[in-house]
Amino acid sequence: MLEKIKDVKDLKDLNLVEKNELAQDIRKYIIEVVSKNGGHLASNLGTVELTIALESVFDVNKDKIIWDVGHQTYTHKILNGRKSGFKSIRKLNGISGFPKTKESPTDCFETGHSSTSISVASGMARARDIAKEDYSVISVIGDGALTGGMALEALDDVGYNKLKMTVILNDNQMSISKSVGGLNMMLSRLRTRKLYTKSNNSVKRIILRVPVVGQKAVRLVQKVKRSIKQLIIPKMFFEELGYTYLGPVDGHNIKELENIFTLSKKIEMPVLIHVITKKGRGYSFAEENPDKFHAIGKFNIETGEELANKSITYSEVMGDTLVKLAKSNKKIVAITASMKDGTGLTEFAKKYPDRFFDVGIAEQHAIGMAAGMAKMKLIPVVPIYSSFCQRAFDQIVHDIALTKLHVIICIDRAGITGNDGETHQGLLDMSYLRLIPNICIMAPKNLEELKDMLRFAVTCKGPVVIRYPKGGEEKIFNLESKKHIELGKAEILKLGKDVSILAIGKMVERAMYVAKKLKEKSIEADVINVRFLKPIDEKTIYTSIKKSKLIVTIEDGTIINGLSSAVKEIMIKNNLDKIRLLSFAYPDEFIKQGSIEELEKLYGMDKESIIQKIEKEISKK
Ligand SMILES: Cc1ncc(C[n+]2csc(CCOP(=O)(O)OP(=O)(O)O)c2C)c(N)n1
Repeated sequence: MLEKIKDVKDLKDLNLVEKNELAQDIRKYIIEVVSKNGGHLASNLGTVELTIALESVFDVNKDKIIWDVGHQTYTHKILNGRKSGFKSIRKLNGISGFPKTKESPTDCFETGHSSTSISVASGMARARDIAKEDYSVISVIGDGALTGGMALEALDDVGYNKLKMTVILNDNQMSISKSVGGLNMMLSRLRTRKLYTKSNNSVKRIILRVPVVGQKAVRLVQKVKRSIKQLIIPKMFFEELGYTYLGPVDGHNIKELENIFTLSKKIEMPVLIHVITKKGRGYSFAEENPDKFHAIGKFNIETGEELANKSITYSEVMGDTLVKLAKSNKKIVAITASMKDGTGLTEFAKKYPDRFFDVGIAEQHAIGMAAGMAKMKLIPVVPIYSSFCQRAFDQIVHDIALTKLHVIICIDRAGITGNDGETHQGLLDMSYLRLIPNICIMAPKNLEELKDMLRFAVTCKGPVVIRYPKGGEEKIFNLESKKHIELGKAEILKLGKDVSILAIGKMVERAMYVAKKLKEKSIEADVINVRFLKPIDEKTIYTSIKKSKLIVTIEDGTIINGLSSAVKEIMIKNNLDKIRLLSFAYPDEFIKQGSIEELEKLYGMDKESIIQKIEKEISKK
């Protein structure tokens, strides 16, 4: 069936049996490709029928469908011009794993971070109304994404203002781990309420019996439907907010989905369609372990085993160290915004359930709550992915830094992260965090130093940030720490008269390698592990750079306002700005997808490119 489909328009010619067959073909194709390229498998297997039904009823070339997070759009991509391109998903220069407007006009908005779709859809619906145009606007949002503040803010606004648009709630009871929160509890009640299901069917029967001709009839349908439901289930949450609630509907039943979508088109007010799906549907390993298969690397289809050789990661080391520290220090608590496993907190959650808090996909709330806990003398540790921390910027400024509260923010997935592309690269954190007064920012050169930094962070007084990369360390050398961590002190790893190499975080190892290779060509270099981006060790850096012919900075972040900028400030302040400076950092642009190694090479951040550039610079007169 998949072979027959050239374009989404071909769906119109398929009967129900053929559509179900198509769904199975698409599933098989997704499993095959993701087993080779990695990707968000479980979420995509859960939305195959939903996408087929949605794109059968709505016109993707005219109507606007905004996929929240956008990690579940593989079926949409396959149906919309990227059937063969799908094989290159997540690869360098390949199809993105998220909606991309440049790939297709049917990807009508770019997503990657959670909980944005209702806001964006509401903007489009308002633009449509101002222009007096006629098309449908739909947000497809998961029960996990619905826990995000932005989604709730939008839900509130849209309902109150009676905007004509549809929210499709894809409820699989899972975020990455099990969904949490009061909304989720409310959804479970809706899901399981026998009474409601019964009333829902009778409502549907009544609606189907009423001849739907013109606005008047539609209003009548709404009135009948609302009055019946209100009688049976008073004060339904979504209805109270201003939505016509339709559902729950089986998200794997194409016919039922099409019926309910068709019905929703006729309603001139906000509609919320509650769709029940199974994450990982149709692939037993993913159905049984939807969290493991939420985002997976290459795997064996027959056994469900991941193929990558697992080396210990920074996230795991952070988690293990925190478990140890929390044993003797009862004030330590850990907070996650829906990323327990990814950030290495699985063991902490098991060992100290009373001191572990999963707040849902709610980074702003996580940081705000940490501030409250710190004020009451707890020591909150909040591991959070660099790119997702962006949305908690003001909470760090206003709730933590302003009053110098002792919160430890562990910025995980800092730096280049690879195949998820632009929305997931962690390149901005050093830049935006360095702006904030009162904050201490450090980055470990290896796993051992991460342990030391975390121990040190617990003893600090004010806000502390520790940033570390995706995966594990490079480990070319056995880089033991020469000195214990001391606030604002860099570590001198090697001395040499010609070049001063200043590196931070995972780039320190690379700096040592570069220095070794330069020595073979009789170029002697200092290597300084900067350790603290803020407060920066001005004295050590000044001593090193003032005697050098060339200064080199290497950082896994954007060129703007990171290490390179900090060193430039020291140079200017000390009248050393005549010395040449070579900065290795990512340019001021959104960095596309590819493996970490490919991207590092592409942007001249790999060892060989760094060596070549330094040699070239030195050879200049
Ligand atoms: C701001 C932000 N925080 C965290 C994430 C990581 N993340 C990606 S998908 C996901 C779970 C989404 O759950 P849900 O919306 O229910 O979709 P499902 O995968 O279950 O279909 C999370 C936490 C993100 N993309 N954006």
